[in-house]
Amino acid sequence: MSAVKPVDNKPGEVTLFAFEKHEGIPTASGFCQKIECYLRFAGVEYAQQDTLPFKAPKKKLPYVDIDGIIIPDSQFIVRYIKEKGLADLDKSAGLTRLQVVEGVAYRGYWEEAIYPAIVRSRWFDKENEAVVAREVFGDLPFFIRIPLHWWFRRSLTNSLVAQGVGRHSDAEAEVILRKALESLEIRLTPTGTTTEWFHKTATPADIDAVISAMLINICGTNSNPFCKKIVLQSKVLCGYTKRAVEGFFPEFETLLKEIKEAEGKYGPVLEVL
Ligand SMILES: N[C@@H](CCC(=O)N[C@@H](CS)C(=O)NCC(=O)O)C(=O)O
Repeated sequence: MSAVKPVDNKPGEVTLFAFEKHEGIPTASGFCQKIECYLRFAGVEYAQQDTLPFKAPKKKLPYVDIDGIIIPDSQFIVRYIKEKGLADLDKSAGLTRLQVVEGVAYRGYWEEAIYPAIVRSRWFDKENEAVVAREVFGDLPFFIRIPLHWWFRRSLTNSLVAQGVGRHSDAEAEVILRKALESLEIRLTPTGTTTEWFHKTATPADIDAVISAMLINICGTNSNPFCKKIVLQSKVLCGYTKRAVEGFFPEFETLLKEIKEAEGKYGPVLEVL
């Protein structure tokens, strides 16, 4: 499938190839975060190896190595994890066929329409771009930082224009983002007072790995203040994010602190069990 060499894994071991993470802070990549959410929600152990997209088989991250097989693209990674019998969140959560296909549709909307709009808000706004560049490349020596920043900017700008969202105005992109977050808030509003997973199941399903990753990704950076403010002001969205972080990523201390600060400012989030 690819020219990337497998690592020396033991049977069943998963190596996740992803962007470098800074201690206690989520990755800057929503798709790398999605795979971490999937693996942690499912209780599958993994090791991370830092890399960059141009070394990846499809020139995008993440990709994984499972038993010497290299799988790029988060959709196919999840599929392979299921095929290998390592985990199946939808199955464990006991989803009906209708719930499974609703999850598929929601995943497509968030991954193909909304995530690009989030990335656009980071890279098409001068102030936000300075923040994201500092967060992602800040530790690197300037002779690596400058060309890497240039390469990322060019690659992302070209792909966002090709995708379509790069052709909208800032105001139009904000309409798209606000609508997505408001709709998600309605979809995640529980019947009671307790935060619930997307399908109101006892355990998270596939779509929860996607939605948790997107919300963690939005809140884990200061480079998309428009979206982050909407999430932190929403008891439902903030409660859902808190549940995923407290339960599965307790090392994201700064994010948890920001959620608690938001609770102090905007009122407590929904009860997290
Ligand atoms: N469809 C892919 C998308 C992965 C993706 O867009 N990865 C981004 C990081 S979040 C990337 O590597 N971008 C580098 C580039 O576009 O040059 C998946 O589901 O894994």
